[in-house]
Amino acid sequence: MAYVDEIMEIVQSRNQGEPEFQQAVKEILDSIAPVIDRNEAEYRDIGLLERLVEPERSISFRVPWVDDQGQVHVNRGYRVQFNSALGPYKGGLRFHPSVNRSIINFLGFEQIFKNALTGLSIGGGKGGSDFDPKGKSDREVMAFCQSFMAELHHNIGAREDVPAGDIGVGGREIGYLYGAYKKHTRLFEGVLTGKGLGWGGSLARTEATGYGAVYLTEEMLRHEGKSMEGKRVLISGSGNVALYAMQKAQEVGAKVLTASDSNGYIYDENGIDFETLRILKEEKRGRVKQYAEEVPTAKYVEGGKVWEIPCDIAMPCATQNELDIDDAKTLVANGCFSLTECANMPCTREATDYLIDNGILFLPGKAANAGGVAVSGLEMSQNAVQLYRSFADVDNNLREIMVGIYEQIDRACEEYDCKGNFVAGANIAGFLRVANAMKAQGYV
Ligand code: NDP
Ligand code: 2IT
Repeated sequence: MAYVDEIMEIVQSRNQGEPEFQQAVKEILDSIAPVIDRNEAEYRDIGLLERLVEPERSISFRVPWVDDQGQVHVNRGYRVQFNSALGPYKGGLRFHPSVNRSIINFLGFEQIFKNALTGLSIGGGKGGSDFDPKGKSDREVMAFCQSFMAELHHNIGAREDVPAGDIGVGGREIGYLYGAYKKHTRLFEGVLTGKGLGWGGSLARTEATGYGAVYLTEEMLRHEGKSMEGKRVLISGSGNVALYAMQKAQEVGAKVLTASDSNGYIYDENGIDFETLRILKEEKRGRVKQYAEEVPTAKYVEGGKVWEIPCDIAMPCATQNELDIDDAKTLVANGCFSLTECANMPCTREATDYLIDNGILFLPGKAANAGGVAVSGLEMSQNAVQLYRSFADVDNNLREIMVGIYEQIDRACEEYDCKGNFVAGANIAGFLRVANAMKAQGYV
């Protein structure tokens, strides 16, 4: 049996009931099969894949907290420290009711290869909880964050494991988590990224994921003799990634027609107004439905998906598996020519294969959204030397990193005979960096 198939069997039997984790592993193993073929004896000899698919450490813990009525609630917290071959574990925390071990394992596994692509010294990890910050008061969110950190602080540190935000974890949550970490450890150190600008945060971290996704898209299109200018873009989601992908897409001259949340989407053929949406989401913590109430040219569609609107470029920015095979067929039928995964694994495997087979220029999440963690890495380095870089400096560095990612994935495609398949290119390039480090560091 092929080595990658043996490993997939192990993953399936050891991680039953974890469909997202299995999906993420299968995609990587399928992509790297040509690399394994060339080096099978050596990789088998050092148990490389067996070690790669097993987290170095994984914890889950009870998180009790008290709501504003005095009622006690118990959520479950997670942190998976997947791989430290390249540096301290690094990856976000997700607070969403759908969080479970499968989601955290899938995100942690993806993070290893994404972080490798940035070229920085960061390993892969992820964490979170099934806590839902939506509709909670600031005090309730603080109570939850303090309880979460009362346990997590034992397991993290600026040179050990550095969490950040993800779905449901933004500036407010990072602030409460940081305060709690400091209270327990007495250390003011770069243990979390995405911190406030006055207390250790980096300029451009808020914008980094969305901006980076646009930089990578522009770089890919440039090689095709194209650009985003004048193109109709669909964005899903209306959170951190969606907002700043929208802002940068508009800056390079694209027209962004949509945004969404889990209740429905907004569509405006004249383009969504970034500042109105930003204020609604970041300052008022509102819903996209309210945007349509404020902006008369916008239409709100309850329940629908943005992918039904004809476009040139699609940018899913919400969550995993939000774009399925039917959506992929609709996009192709409507003339879409390019898709950038800004969220983590937003396209199902079937949708991804269909889009690539139909000649869509497809940028996978682990390359396209790596700008967020890249600027987190830059925040860590600023904290380490207690110096702050300007917005322009960090933003330029982000752009260089995204261009570097394009070069790496394009080169991997060339070398492994999968020209134009950037899913394979990203998986191979990320894998090679991690595999070489694991080989050098012995059986650990
Ligand atoms: P936010 O919490 O800021 O926003 C998430 C958005 O996605 C919201 O509009 C939310 O709608 C929507 N959404 C979330 N879950 C679902 C769901 N199950 N069904 C439908 N809509 C949903 O998160 P981010 O913008 O930070 O993250 C978005 C994606 O980008 C995630 O996949 C994340 O892992 C990824 N990512 C984030 C990075 C970052 O720096 N923040 C870096 C790299 C990747 P609603 O309000 O209704 O829940
Ligand atoms: O998925 C991701 O890369 C993130 N949520 C950002 C992680 C980070 O450490 O900045």
